[in-house]
Amino acid sequence: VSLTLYDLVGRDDRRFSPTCWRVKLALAHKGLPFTTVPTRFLDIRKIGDGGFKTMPTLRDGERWVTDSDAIADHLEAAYPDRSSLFGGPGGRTLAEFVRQWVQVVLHGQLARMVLLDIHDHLANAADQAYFRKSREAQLESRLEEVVAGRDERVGPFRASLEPLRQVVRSRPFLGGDAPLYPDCMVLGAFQWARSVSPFAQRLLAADDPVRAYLERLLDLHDGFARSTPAYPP
Ligand SMILES: N[C@@H](CCC(=O)N[C@@H](CS)C(=O)NCC(=O)O)C(=O)O
Repeated sequence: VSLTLYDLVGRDDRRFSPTCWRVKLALAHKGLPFTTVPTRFLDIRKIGDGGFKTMPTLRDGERWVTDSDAIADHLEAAYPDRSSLFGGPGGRTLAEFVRQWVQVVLHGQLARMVLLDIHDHLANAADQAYFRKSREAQLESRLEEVVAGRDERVGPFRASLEPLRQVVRSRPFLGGDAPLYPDCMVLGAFQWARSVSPFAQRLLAADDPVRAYLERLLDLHDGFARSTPAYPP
């Protein structure tokens, strides 16, 4: 097995991409050894034949797979003897529901709290300029305006986590006693904030069961996700 993951990187080796995190967690879940190639935004086009547009991208031997969920499907198909990421076809469909929920509810709200912190932690001025231009065009707003008033959005953010909270207050993981790919997606979203934003500390109340759940995920695989540069340092 020779697995290489191209992983977005900021300064001080900060690995902030939520979609890269879900794949790293999926690889760890399967117990597959892998190396990462820290990649800046402006270096994405230099990977492989130059046709890749987003991270994560995985090289598995001679095969290239891009897109986090395509990578998860590839890993499940190519390494069926390892721990399952989905727990069967029904689980694969439920994972799609969780993917949509993570995208809309978690990424949608977290972006409006941490986007400027991501910018500030990028590797160099060129990456920052690219990030600002592309995101401001997408959002039709200055990064500073995107995150303005973020304090007022913490309450609604916490409230929106109630479905997740109800599930993980009485069982360790979305997968039950052991995690599955949906847990990787949720932690990936929070790693986005944790890797670049001092505001990450403010996202959840100290006694929130979601916080305890995230701590359990950070503990997995000998503290694999916890060991990355983060806030608090
Ligand atoms: N659907 C893709 C989305 C990945 C994605 O959007 N990655 C972002 C960073 S988290 C990226 O690489 N963007 C490149 C760019 O903006 O130039 C996946 O899940 O892999």
